[in-house]
Amino acid sequence: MSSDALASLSHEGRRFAPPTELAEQANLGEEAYAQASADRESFWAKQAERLVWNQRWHRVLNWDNPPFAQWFVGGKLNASYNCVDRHVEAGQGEKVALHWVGEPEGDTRDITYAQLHADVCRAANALLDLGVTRGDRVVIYMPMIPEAVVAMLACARIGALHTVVFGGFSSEALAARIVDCRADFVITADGGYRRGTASALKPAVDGARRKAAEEGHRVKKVLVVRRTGQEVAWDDSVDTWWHEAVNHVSSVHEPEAFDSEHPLYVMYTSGTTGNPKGILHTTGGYLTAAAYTHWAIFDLKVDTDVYWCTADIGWVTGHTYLVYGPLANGATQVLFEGTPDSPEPGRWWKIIEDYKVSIFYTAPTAIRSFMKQGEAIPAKYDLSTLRVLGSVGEPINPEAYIWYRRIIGGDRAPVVDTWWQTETGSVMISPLPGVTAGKPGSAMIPIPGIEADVVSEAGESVPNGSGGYLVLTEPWPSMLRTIWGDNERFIETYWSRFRGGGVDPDRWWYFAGDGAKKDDDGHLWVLGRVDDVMNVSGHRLSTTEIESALVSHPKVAEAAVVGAKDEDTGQAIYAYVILRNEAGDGGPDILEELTDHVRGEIGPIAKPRQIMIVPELPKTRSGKIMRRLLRDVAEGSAVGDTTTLADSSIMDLISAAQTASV
Ligand code: 6R9
Repeated sequence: MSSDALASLSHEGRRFAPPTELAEQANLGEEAYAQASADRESFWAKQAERLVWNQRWHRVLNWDNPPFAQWFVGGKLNASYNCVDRHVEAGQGEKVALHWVGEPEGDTRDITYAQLHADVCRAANALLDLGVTRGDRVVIYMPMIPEAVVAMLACARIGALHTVVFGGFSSEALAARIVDCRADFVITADGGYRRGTASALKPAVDGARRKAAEEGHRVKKVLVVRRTGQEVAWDDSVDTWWHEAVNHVSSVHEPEAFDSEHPLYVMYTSGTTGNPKGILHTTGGYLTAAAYTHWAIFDLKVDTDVYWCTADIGWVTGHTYLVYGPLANGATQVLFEGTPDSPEPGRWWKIIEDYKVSIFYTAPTAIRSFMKQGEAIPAKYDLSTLRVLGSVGEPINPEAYIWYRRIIGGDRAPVVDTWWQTETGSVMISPLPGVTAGKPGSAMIPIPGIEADVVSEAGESVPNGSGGYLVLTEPWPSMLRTIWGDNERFIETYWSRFRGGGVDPDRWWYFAGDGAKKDDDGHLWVLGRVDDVMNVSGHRLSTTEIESALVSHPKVAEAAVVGAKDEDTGQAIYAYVILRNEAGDGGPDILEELTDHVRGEIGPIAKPRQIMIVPELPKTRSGKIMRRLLRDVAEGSAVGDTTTLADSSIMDLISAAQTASV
């Protein structure tokens, strides 16, 4: 969103007060803000009591060696026990944990907490049999089936770290992640269903295994769930069927208590360089924040609510708000394998009607695509059970917010616009549904327990009415602990930007990479990334990552990628490519060839909207590509200031190339 658009947005005058009934019975009231800021550590210690600890911590926070934090020091617990066993022990075994809805219509399963418990125990025993031990990394590359959740919890149960890789990523991207975290084990499926057809997953794992081996890393075992029944290549020395492995073992497994700081998982996300970063989350603090935020922000009433988060488990939202938060809280939720509009455009609304979903959490990009289809489709379904609506992944524009609230929420259910990141582990800035009078488009203020600010280039808090950089000014329990294997990069990426400064030489502020604005009331409006990270349909992609993919094609000499504003997907990818001399004009299929290449290197989500072959790229005298100018061209707006270009005639050539290719 441009800052002009934002300036007009933040004058958005509409406000929506919480419904009285919700406000009167809200889980968290207004007073929580003051309590948390008066004594943040006690506040968080109280939240940690939501969990069962085998040994209580002796110190809430150790921040003696910033930015390396330890939360609930000395505490011991098991995340899987907290998500499953304890609910069964509390007499909730017959309660449904997952209403699983498969993509083929009618392919559904209700899984109770007792069944989930037995499944997780079996899977834990099967992993132990395969040779997985605590501290090992297990890559999970699966469709949205219950076994994916079971696999994650089984890893957590035995102290192995899971690294879930989104099923839409290519074999190359999968290999890069396997190699980076040196994963010896992979859990996958033969395939999954998408829009009525079975698509394969196992071949990508086979390819990734070969590629990893070329780089000197050997995957020892691959566990394969049979989902579609399609033919798969099989290597007896490595591959094992999931059903065989879990049928041969006991459904009894005693969970071991791990240190609060024991690593729970690594989740890869795009940064400003070509290599994705492995974000490390640990156990006690992460699970505390997952449970607390899921309870507070969605006002979870655990005995009556049916919750549904539409995120894929391949993203952090799927980790915190599909697996760890809801299950730690003992909630009943929907897990859906398919896409929103298959086999018919009302599929999601049908699921809400069928399961009487009361809390719904999705992304603005989905809401915008429903808006396009019109009001008539959701109007056919009974959505009256919905009482809280969540949004995540990118800024929600006021029109989408209003539509979501009015058409899906019956002008009754509040919208909570939740700002957070893979790195923050849980929601940081959001309205509270029973407290906040929400403004369409604003994430409002940090939740109780979190401290954030918007600061200037020089690191000074900006006054209301001004914009700047979004920072988190105090440590929080679910903060990333480091980048896997790279403490230096961790410090450099997140903590060096606003380190010290004139204000306080000892301060450690986390810089999130987003720009934001405080409106006249001090409410926050997140503007989007200020770095080279793009947000396409709520998915993070780095320009450099796609540039590297393009440059790895033999015909490409140089590439520059920008994210340009797009009505549907938030941003869309535009690539400018210079071909090598020997490639001539690249041949008639060059654009398709390059598109397929990017798809192969990263995955379909990274496919550029448009690729332009250009003779030169706009560069400064020091050789830095001026992406800002390329963005202007892609957005069709007037090209900005070109005075710092080494050769200013280049922009004319590029604009001409763009016009020719449209
Ligand atoms: C949870 C998740 C993080 C980036 C973040 C920001 C954008 C997420 C947002 C939002 C505005 C919101 N973002 N939620 N921007 N309003 N409510 O999406 O994690 O994939 O790591 O992306 O997404 O730019 O920095 P992740």
